[in-house]
Amino acid sequence: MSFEYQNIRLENKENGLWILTINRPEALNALNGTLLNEMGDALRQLSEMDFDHAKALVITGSGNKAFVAGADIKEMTDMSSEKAYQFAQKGQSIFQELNLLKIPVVAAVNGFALGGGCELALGCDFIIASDNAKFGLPEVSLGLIPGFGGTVRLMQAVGLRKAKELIFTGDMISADEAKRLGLVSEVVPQSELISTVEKKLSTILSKSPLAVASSKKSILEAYNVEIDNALQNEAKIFSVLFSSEDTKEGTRAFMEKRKPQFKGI
Ligand code: DAK
Repeated sequence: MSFEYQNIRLENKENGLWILTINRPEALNALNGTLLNEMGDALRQLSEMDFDHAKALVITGSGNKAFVAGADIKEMTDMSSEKAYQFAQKGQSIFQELNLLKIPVVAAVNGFALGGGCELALGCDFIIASDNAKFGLPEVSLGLIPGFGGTVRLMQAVGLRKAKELIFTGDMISADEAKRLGLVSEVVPQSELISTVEKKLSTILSKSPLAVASSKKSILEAYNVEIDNALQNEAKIFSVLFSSEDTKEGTRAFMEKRKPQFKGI
């Protein structure tokens, strides 16, 4: 069984194992508004299924170069504060749908996981990466901040100081470094990525689905008490930036393939 969309594929591999593939390889699988709507719909479909029909979800990117290279910068260029806020809400509703899934969700990161892509991976229960994967939150290079929970979730994954260093520099790190920092569970050759994820999931699926779902619920509830306010705050700060010259300059410079000239206004 599969669901057809324009920018993603949602397929049932076997026995309730679903694979959601972000499928815009020509733009390194960047997340645009339509894609986010499609993802929201796909996640809703899964959340309505019982354990017999949906046991686990894997999220990956199409092609061998990128998981997701971030939110679509083209779409963000010249976005108004109001549109940015709507975009933030759309993005956050996806993460809400992800959070609502009772089943385990694994990110199979097969290349660049930058900006919104890194945040998407961080929104999954855990991450398995191919050895060519690269992680980073380069938003400050564009005059932006991470807006899909990155300022909160990266800090929780790697600790306050490392998260600040990575977010302030926008530096990318390798899969091995991400594993050393505890962001990634396992690093494998790209050709073995999906089979490794399936193997890990087969261990999880041999346990009680109810117990796994309940432990997930308990972990999320403890974690969400603090995260809800932090996420709302992040979306507010993000959308205010869209009335700045720096955000316009940063996103335009990327599209024009030149170095941005930031003025701090
Ligand atoms: N958006 C749109 N197009 C992108 C893209 C992106 N994020 N990343 C790559 N592409 C496109 C390129 O423009 C290029 O298109 P053509 O020129 O061929 O038409 C094509 O994909 C191939 O990319 P490159 O030619 O650049 O490939 P390279 O191998 O040379 O470089 C790269 C790969 C990943 C290093 C480079 O493409 C790159 O730096 N990409 C941008 C990475 C980035 O800055 N990502 C962060 C985006 S900002 C929020 C929620 C989320 C966010 C913000 C707010 N709220 C809820 C409030 C998130 C923001 C972001 O993610």
